[in-house]
Amino acid sequence: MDYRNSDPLVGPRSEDILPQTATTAVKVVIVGGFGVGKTTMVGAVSEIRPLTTEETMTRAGVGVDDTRGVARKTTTTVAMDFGRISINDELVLYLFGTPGQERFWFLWRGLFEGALGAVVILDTRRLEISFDVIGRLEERGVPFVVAVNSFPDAPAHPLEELRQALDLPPTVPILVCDARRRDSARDVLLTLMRYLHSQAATPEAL
Ligand SMILES: Nc1nc2c(ncn2[C@@H]2O[C@H](COP(=O)(O)OP(=O)(O)O)[C@@H](O)[C@H]2O)c(=O)[nH]1
Ligand SMILES: [Mg+2]
Repeated sequence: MDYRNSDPLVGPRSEDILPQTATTAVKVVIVGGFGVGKTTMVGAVSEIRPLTTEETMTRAGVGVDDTRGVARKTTTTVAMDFGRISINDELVLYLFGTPGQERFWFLWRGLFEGALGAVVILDTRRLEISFDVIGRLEERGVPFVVAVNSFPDAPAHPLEELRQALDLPPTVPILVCDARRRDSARDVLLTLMRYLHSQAATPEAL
């Protein structure tokens, strides 16, 4: 965990305090392959300082040939992001960013519990890294929107071509975003909320 920028423990900052009018909390998961912009999006849109966990798991090799006296070591980095955004006085979204690579799928089970929807972030230079993520969301029946993150050197495919390439149903929203910009990231989340609403899967507050 990154404590480098932590404030001294002097109590919550005013922006950390949830407004008393908040009545509905919705859990949203932000997914996508490595480097697509998950941490960036949560950081851009969160009204609390986003929490990013970086954990290194080490495991001594098992069954290593003793005669060589070599121990194998596997190092993996697990990164998760957490943030919060108030959409209006009543509705608060809790954002959980999680890696999409297959080796992190063990995280998904717990993380998706209670999640109403997901944002899939795409990097059009590496579309294939998102195929599995989308497939898994569909399997789990989690409604999602697709946000195409606009990296400067990324090919700009028409959105309908991307929809076809990803085999997305016509109802799934797909939009371009800039994960670094708060208003753009917020638009993505609003699109997800509207989509959830249209699917009649949302709380009454919407
Ligand atoms: N130009 C540009 N760079 C971005 C954008 N989103 C993310 N990045 C950069 O891409 C890199 C990976 O982003 P990150 O959020 O860490 O990806 P994650 O692995 O999905 O969490 C970082 O260096 C970001 O600064 C974007 O919209 N435009
Ligand atoms: Mg990240």
